Amino acid sequence: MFEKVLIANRGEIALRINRACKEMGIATVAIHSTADADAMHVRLADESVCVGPAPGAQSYLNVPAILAACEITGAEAIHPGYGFLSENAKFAEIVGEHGLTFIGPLPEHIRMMGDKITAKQTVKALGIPTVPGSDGEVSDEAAAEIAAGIGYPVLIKATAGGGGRGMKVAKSESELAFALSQARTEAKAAFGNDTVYMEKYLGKPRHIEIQILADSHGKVIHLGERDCSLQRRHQKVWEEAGSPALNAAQRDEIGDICARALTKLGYLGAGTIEFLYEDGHFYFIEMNTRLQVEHPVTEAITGLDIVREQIRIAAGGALGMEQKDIVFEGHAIECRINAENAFTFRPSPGLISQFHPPGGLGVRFDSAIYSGYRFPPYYDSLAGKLVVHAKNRNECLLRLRRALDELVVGGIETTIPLFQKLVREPDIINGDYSIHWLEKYLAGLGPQP
Ligand code: MV4
Repeated sequence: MFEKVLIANRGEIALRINRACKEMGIATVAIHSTADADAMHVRLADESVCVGPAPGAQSYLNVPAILAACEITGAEAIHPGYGFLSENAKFAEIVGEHGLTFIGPLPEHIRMMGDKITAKQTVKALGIPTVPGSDGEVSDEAAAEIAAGIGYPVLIKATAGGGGRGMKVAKSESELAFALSQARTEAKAAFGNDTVYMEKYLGKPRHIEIQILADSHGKVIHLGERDCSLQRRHQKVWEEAGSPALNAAQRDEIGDICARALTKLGYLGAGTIEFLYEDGHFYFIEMNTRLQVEHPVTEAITGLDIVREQIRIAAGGALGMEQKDIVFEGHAIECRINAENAFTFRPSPGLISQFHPPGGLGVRFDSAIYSGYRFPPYYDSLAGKLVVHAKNRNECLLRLRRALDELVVGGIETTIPLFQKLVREPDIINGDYSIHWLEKYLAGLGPQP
């Protein structure tokens, strides 16, 4: 096992990784920007190294400084967390070339899943169901014939995309040329690549993703699904495990398909296969080759420590459990508490004057904030993740209401008031929502006082 790990991240996920390391007897190195000198992730790690000024591009993405921090401290492995360098294939490669271990998938798999056309063709060949569409890149000349074959409405997507950028719907052939050129322009501006592909547009799907763990001994297991349909502008707001839309047989079926596919691929580490789910069918959209923000809901219902497994796998260890050992118990919900206005989502950095985390049975609050902390304006606005677990979904909702009432974050605006409303909404209580529910709901609320 590693003796020392460098955590190439900040905020709540740096604390999460630090906790797993400490419990495994591994020493930790934090990196931080000049703006984060007082951050909790720096205080909790054994050592810390300043890697640059406040902007992420000059600190948490500063590869030479991060490699130098490993050399100075003697860290043998790097955990990238999520965001920043976590899905940068070149970084994973460079880490290996420096005799260090990247705690994550192989560079070739990160690269493969970063290109959406390659990802889709690869997983399709491995037996994962995909959205009907163009088999690969679409040229302007071939587009109309392909669309006619798929049937309208169709969706144009950027191969370098993700997060919804460069995505355009065409409801009929008359809209196709404009959708194509808009998608290409957006993709070129955002990713420097205007390659696009085409899919059947699904009107009212849910977003359901499968968590996978794969070791270097050929063992691959799935940890069931998370329903992440409640999103705003492609930012997840509320996630649950299991999905209100799935039963145990459906979970086992799609989970086994994913685990078998990644076995054939020779995948390593933690990964998430994202699907749209509509009318009882799963359609692959993307694969994430990183630890995800919402991993704690899976931990809650499986009792597993996903970060610990990532570290064990990276050190060459074998998964300690078989698929049959994975038992799903109860229901879990995560609310992302952001430092933003609850209804306009305008960022609200500043001094946190009061902080009281919720507690009690089945309540977990992953956060790096503290009373007197100045929440910085430079990074994402996630201030904490409230994760609630109970023996069924109804009790989970009751516990979530109770935990939200206990949570106090003063001095800045947060998204807590939004969740106070959501836990009382009939559609939410009934689990009756698609990927469009939240934006429609927010639009229906109108301007807020
Ligand atoms: C789709 C879709 C409908 N049909 N693909 C959005 C980002 C991304 N990674 C995939 N996305 C979508 N792909 C087809 N064929 C609708 C979306 C989508 C979406 C997906 C998941 C969660 C929220 C979403 C919000 C709007 C659109």
